[in-house]
Amino acid sequence: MREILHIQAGQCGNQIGAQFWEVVCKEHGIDTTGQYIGDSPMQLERSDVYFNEVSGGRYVPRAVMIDLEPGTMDALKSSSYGHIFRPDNFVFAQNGAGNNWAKGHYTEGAELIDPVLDVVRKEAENSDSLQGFQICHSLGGGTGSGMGTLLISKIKEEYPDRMLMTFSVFPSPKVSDTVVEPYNATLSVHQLVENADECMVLDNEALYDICFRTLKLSNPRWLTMSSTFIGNSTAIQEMFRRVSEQFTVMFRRKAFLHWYTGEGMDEMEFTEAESNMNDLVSEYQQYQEAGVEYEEEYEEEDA
Ligand SMILES: Nc1nc2c(ncn2[C@@H]2O[C@H](COP(=O)(O)OP(=O)(O)OP(=O)(O)O)[C@@H](O)[C@H]2O)c(=O)[nH]1
Ligand SMILES: [Mg+2]
Repeated sequence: MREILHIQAGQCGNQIGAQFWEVVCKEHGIDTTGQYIGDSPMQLERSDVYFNEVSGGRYVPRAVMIDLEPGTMDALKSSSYGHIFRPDNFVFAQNGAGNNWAKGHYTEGAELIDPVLDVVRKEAENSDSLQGFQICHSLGGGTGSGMGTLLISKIKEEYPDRMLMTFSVFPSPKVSDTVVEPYNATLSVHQLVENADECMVLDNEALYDICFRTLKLSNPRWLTMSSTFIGNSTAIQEMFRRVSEQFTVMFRRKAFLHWYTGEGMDEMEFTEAESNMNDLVSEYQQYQEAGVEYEEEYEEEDA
């Protein structure tokens, strides 16, 4: 068996995660109570990658749900597939991180990290041959972003030989008007580059444009945006560049920095995150240029 342990953190992570589980359950023929009601034995093949089979033939998602406020969890629990999850795997606090990465990573989130790791450890120990972890979160807020990346670093430390993959939603001012999102996203990228093996990037600006231009939805809702996906190429540097420019405009004036230093963060961490993001952009730029050169050479040889 090659189990995957799924973690969803913060509002966005939990909303995307809820969609994910609904689709996975339907693919495997599992109903809202965890019973198999499908019509083909193939549906149960490899069901152990994402589900634990418990007594009574029930299938329970190998999922851990986290938030620093109870609202998103309550919504998930009362949704149609809400009862399928293991109740002990909901770990939450009361106050939220208020779009502050420092609160998620260093203060509020750090206080909740041990109970989260206990649940993660329990699921990992319950597995036969865990292949790795997948984490759903946004990078623009405080919880999924700050606490999500704290959790990623702790998991990397405790399970260095397991794969760690993230589904990370990048912020766009077209979708959200919280000004500090570029700070939160840049501080997160700094962490992801260090600790994640693979990141599936979901860009809210691209999702919004797809919904608006292609699907002609004038006011895209989360649900439609969460079910829209994009591919990966060196064009991704445009997105990193966009976030990095938004970061620099604010950081140059030290705007809103006191929100972060007030939680004990050092300005140095911002400077490092900024240069790390710029390195990432240059790296993709290099690959892009290398690709063009190769094609030109190829054409010359051909001629
Ligand atoms: N695609 C998509 N983006 C979302 C969704 N929910 C929130 N976002 C984006 O996520 C960012 C805000 O992060 P949240 O996930 O709400 O924040 P959080 O992790 O709960 O952290 P705090 O509320 O600050 O404690 C913004 O960029 C939003 O546009 C969603 O369901 N789908
Ligand atoms: Mg929230």
